[in-house]
Amino acid sequence: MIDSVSPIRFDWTRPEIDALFQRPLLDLVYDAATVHRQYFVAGEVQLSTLLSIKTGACPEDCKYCPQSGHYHTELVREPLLDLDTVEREAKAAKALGATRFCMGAAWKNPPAKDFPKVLAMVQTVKALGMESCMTLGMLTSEQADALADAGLDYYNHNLDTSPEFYGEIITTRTYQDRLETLGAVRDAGMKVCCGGILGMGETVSDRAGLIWQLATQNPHPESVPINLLVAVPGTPLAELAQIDPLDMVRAVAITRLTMPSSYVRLSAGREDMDEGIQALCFMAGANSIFYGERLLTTENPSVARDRALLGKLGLSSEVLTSA
Ligand code: SAM
Ligand code: DTB
Ligand code: SF4
Repeated sequence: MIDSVSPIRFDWTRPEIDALFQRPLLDLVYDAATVHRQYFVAGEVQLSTLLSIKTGACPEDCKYCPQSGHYHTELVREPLLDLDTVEREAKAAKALGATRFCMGAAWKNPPAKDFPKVLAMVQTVKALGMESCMTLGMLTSEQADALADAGLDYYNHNLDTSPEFYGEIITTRTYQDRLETLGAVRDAGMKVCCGGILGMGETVSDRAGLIWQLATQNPHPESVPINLLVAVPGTPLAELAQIDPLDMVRAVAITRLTMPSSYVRLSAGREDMDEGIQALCFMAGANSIFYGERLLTTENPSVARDRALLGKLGLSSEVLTSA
């Protein structure tokens, strides 16, 4: 039971997180909903639109990813987009009500020759009065500082899963590499967007391990995307059985309970979640979604469908007071 405002804690123990995973689901949802209302306007959902600015041929071997050059998917590779295209897409996203524009590139790390173009993209999005986010792979501290100087608000870099399970999914980049990039982002003064993926064959203990890693960071990531695996033909995880969608609700609730003041984003995989499950996720404290018919390379619900869903649930989209 939660009587007063629940504190923000960074000292979560692993057994405490494991114990949360054993609680009755609706008790978790109730407590997470209570915490959500202590830190946010509960009826508001933040809308982020994604754009893949460089697609495919990635040297990393992330087993979930259609953009890895190691696997044969139907993906069409594309070099870095030009600035005009990025500006046009960002304007369109803004016109549809998105407040954050997130640009993703299939890189191990940003190549020096492309980096000035990336900085210009940040400046262009900022000039539109939107929040900006990028996910470009690993960063040096110099690159993180340059992105911060260009005005980048958020950097997305996911831990994806527990340290124990990680090696089953990715071999070309270590967990420690990821923590170092997150450290560089933090030191540069940007907000951190960091989360993971469910449905990759992980155990409940691995889900607890991921949330424990996130919830013991001080400060917490300001934005925590919880993705459901989008199983893409040609990737090694393509044939995995789908998880129980209620497991998403549980993970969202525990994310909200352990990181009360962070945005919790119901991220990839909403095409495979019915409206009831999404409603439960919002109840359990999810307060952000990817908005627009494409994620990076795969499908997302249409704007019309999401507007209808938000309307049915009586949710409104967050409006920026400043960017
Ligand atoms: N290449 C950069 C990197 O990985 O650091 C940035 C882009 S990468 C596509 C961003 C994140 O998208 C990954 O860390 C992963 O969590 C998520 N992602 C990629 N493919 C996915 C899939 N098929 N299903 C769910 N999430 C996925
Ligand atoms: C995140 O956690 N999920 C987004 C974003 N951060 C970059 C990406 C989801 C990608 C899903 C597969 C695709 O569309 O390629
Ligand atoms: Fe490359 Fe990112 Fe996909 Fe991994 S998740 S293969 S790093 S684009």
